Amino acid sequence: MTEQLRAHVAEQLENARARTATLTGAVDDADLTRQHSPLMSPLVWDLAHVGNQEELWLVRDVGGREPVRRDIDELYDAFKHARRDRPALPLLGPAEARKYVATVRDKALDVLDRVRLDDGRRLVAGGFAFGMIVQHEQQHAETMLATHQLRVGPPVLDAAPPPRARTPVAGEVLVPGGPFEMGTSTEPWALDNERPAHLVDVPAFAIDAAPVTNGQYERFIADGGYDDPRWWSPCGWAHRHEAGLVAPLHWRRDGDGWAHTRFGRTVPVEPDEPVVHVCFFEAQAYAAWAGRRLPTEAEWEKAARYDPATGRSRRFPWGDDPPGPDHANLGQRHLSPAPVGAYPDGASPLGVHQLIGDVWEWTASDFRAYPGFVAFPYREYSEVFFGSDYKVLRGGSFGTDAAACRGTFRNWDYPIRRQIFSGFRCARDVRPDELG
Ligand code: AVJ
Ligand code: FE
Repeated sequence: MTEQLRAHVAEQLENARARTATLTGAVDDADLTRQHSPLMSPLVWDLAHVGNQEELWLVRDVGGREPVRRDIDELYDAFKHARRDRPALPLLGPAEARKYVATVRDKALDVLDRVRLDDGRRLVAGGFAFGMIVQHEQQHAETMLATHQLRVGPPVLDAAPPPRARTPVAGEVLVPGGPFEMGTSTEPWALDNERPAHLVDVPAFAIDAAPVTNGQYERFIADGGYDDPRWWSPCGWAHRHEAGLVAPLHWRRDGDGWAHTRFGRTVPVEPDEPVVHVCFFEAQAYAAWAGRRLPTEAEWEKAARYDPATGRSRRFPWGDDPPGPDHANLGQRHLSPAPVGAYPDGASPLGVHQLIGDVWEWTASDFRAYPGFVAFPYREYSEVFFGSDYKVLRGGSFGTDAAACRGTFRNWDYPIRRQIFSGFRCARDVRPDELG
């Protein structure tokens, strides 16, 4: 097992680096060091930050090696400087940053050759650190993709269009009430906030069979949804006015309809694609307008993982196999969500589609610790974010790599954020007699 695992980790590290190289190699040095939005770091900060985390965890901590550049730790500590302040820092330039991450990678691969990753059954702490660093680099690749989406200028990224719809998907799915296992104690690369597995009793509910589409969302706009306080929470209504929200981020009027910019290209808004770049408050308002609500995090995970035939929780909606190209729109293979019905092979046993990939889905839940949570390996990954400031998003987007996505994976952000690839689906309570 150990040698196979070593090869797997090396391949995953290489995949992550190839993605980083594409996202940082597609633009010139001026674009790499520029700030494209106060919400985002300059791309060159993400690049060296990825290397610095790899140095801290793999080279110094697991490998016990001497620091490569102790002098830059402070610059690339995400807690020391807010994103908006990062362009003013004396950051490594593009060439220096590339050299730095390459030096760190050589040393990390040398450490990988020499350390024990598992005890024959389970990962040991050093083995887990490699998976954590793979996921960290892939998470920053998604962040860098969001930066590209905010960048103004001629398009530099290319990808095949997403697959077309292959099956009709409409309406909602009833999920029976009862306990299910939420979270995991066995998924080897699951991060601390996904642990431990625990039973949660979820009453029966109904959930949309697919994410809310642009076409559905346009009806909310056309019906005056942005101007009707009935649909918005008090915080949401205040934010809607303060920020001047009238449509999803990147949308503009185009005749009678809408167009949006995608990675530098202006294209029509496709009615059957999941809506993306909406904040939690917009999702919540749409749901209220539709006479529904957002699912809780437990409901989302039950819809995604619960197998009514066995009572077991699966790793993914389609089963325990890792995501393949027919299961889900992940990994920046396509640079947009796919139309609803494009991934019938990825549906859950109850017939819920596109839970994984396409768009992150806002849930109604605050980001909180599961019972029995233990911070690992550092409090700053999850624990410092627990509380009522952040809402949980689930399922990953077209920008998320499979290495950083599973049925248990939890993402979180402020309810006003919409530069991320965020959409949603709705849910509702059901009466006992509806289940028959
Ligand atoms: C899990 C996406 C909220 O980007 O803030 C990256 C991931 N943590 N570096 C983030 C993360 C440290 C994190 N999210
Ligand atoms: Fe980070």
